[in-house]
Amino acid sequence: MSETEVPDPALTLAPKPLPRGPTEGPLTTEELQLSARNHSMPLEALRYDITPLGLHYLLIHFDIPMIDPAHWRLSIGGQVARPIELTLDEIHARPRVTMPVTLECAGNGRSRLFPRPVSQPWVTEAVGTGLWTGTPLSELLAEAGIAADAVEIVFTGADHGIEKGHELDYARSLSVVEAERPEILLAYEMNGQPLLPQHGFPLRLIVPGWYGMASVKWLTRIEAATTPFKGYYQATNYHYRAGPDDPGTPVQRIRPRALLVPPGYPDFLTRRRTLAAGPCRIEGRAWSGEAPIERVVLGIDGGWQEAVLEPEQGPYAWRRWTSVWEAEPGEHILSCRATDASGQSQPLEPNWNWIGVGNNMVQAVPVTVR
Ligand SMILES: Nc1nc2c(c(=O)[nH]1)N[C@H]1C(S)=C(S)[C@@H](COP(=O)(O)O)O[C@H]1N2
Ligand SMILES: [Mo]
Repeated sequence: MSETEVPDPALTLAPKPLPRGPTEGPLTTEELQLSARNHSMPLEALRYDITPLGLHYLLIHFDIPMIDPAHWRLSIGGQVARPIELTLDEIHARPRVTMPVTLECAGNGRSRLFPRPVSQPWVTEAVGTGLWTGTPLSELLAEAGIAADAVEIVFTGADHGIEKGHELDYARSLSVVEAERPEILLAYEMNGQPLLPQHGFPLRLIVPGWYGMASVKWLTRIEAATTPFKGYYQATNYHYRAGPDDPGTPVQRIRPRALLVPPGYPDFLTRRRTLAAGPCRIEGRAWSGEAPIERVVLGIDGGWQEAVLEPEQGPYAWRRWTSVWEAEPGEHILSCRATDASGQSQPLEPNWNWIGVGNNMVQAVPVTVR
């Protein structure tokens, strides 16, 4: 630049080149933009059995499609004996099932990894439990008659965009065996109301027990296929990979996790907690998509005490737990750790991988007791 040239303020605000792969650097403009679009669930909302509308986390890769329900159709085709096309009214008239299901984003915990994969920078609260109403997918698949040589069912949403140079509609598949599981819903209501636009209006898939990416929103097409689906969000993204050249293994079911409601009251900027000394009832929720929750322990400065589990709300929803902590004046770190019936416990160290998925390391909440 010569001395007479005036710098363009727009240019000084322009984002710097993005790091290629995980970074040790400060948060980027792009991560800030994503975290403003896709919010997590405030931890105090762990108090509710069913997360109130608006407090459930959101993950939207592209734009929220605006869909006119009068013109929208769901098609079921590909390798089937009888292709089906349904209006929203026809779907509402089918058998109706309501169940609580905890959804969690596979990227939850990503920003607690070091170096940090650059994507949606979740901390620990990309989770929520909806009361979902819809019609079972398995009955519709049976009516369509899946071909004997079909291996997968592909679900496509109405949203479209580009990720890492791949231009695509958001789409995911399930093996025919998984897709025929009776708990999988084509959901049109959340907490007794029509789906909000951001949660997939007018119809979405709910795959209980799986990380959120499987529950395709704004569903338009269901297709049976005789070869494994190679779409970006199936074959490339959502894999546990050690590095850029490792094909890795697919991300599927939710790993166990417990979270606690931070006690006391927060400092606005740092969120650091303050509370009074004495007995303090700590409460939280625990869930796993692999097997039922069997045990939760409350961590206090590295020691552990048994928490009391309340009755289950259902096989696919989080479970409330409580534990009384005798809070003594000073600085403390609270945490909690879930174990499920398959014997899996949360790790104390980060579960590092190339794209930062499935990091279920234990939560750490610093508190000051007065
Ligand atoms: N069509 C479509 N479906 C989608 C997504 C998307 O971007 N487009 N995001 C997925 C991911 S990664 C998650 S975690 C969940 C989030 O669902 P929610 O926003 O209703 O909480 O939706 C899944 N379904
Ligand atoms: Mo996600």
